[in-house]
Amino acid sequence: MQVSMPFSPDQASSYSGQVDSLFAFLCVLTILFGTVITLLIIYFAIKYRRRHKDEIPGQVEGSMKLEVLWSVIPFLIAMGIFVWGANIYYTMYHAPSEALDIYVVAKQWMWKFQHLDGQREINELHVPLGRKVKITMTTEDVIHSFYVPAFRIKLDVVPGKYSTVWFEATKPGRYHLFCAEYCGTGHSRMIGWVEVMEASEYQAWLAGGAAEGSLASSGEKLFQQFACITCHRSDGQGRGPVLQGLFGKEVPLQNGGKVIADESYIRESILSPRAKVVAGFQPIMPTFQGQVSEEQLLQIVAYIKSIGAKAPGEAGVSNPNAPAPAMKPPSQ
Ligand code: HEC
Ligand SMILES: [Cu+2]
Repeated sequence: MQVSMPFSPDQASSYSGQVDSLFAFLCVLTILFGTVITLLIIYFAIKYRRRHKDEIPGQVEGSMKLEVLWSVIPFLIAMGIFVWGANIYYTMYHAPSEALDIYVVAKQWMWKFQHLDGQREINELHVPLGRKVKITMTTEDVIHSFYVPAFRIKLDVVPGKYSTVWFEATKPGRYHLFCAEYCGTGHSRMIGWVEVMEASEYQAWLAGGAAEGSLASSGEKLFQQFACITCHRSDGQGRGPVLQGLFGKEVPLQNGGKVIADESYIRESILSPRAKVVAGFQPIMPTFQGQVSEEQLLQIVAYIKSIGAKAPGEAGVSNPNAPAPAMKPPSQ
């Protein structure tokens, strides 16, 4: 069911209709109950008013039927709203695996975007029409909130962690991007645009930029620059684990636990290596806290992700400019 609410922004993402339907339902429900209750109050106030001074009202003993009715009906309505809302929430915050990755770093007071192909933009985000896009965000300073009303997306960006959300734009155009969390004096200037382009235009736009090479190749350079490569050798002879094929795998830990190697785990491994020590290794990895910026971290994550698809042992460093399979642009 797709409902369009009056006065609401454009519906430009695949789930904006669903969000609006739920919102419309909540509005109708509240108006309905609000009206019925108000009318009943007025009606009863008149009907049961005190007619003369020494009038004594009859006793009301209560009714089981009524009690059950006004408990069960609201319960069912509330559970219905919960299931409906949870369903939409679950869709929004579980990105499909085939989604195109875009990385975002927020700071006072701007939005910085990095595309897999290496394009970077500020306060302006270009996305292809009809393609699922996954946004991985973090912030350099305080909490911000990524808000695109036309997509019905609003997600807090919290320091020290990655927040992800996805969308599929369904209508070409330019849409407002806001910061929806008060973040200091320049908060009101922390705005921008999301530009939804036809797939072919988007390809042309991608081809126009990126002199620096892909995000993963920048990450690979950092991997050498920070000497990660001395411990993490792809031939398994280093002092640290082989990182080829790591992404998305389950990692056994020293303390007997297990963890899935996702973006957050890789980030944590670099900033607080002792937090989760890989089974069979010594905790000798130094922390890179303070040496590597959030943007660089995302590049390293993109690099480790790009070598994730290959089997362990296979070198992923032959040609830094050849895009690995995981970061191929859409084939239209
Ligand atoms: C002095 C050697 C050394 C250096 C330099 C080093 N690491 Fe490590 N790294 C290790 C060791 C040993 C482990 C396994 C123990 C642990 O988890 O702390 C590890 C673990 C990791 C893990 C988790 C691997 C897994 O299999 O779960 C990641 C990711 C990682 N390092 C990334 C990096 C990055 C990126 C750099 C450079 C910025 C780097 N490391 C620099 C030694 C090193
Ligand atoms: Cu902000």
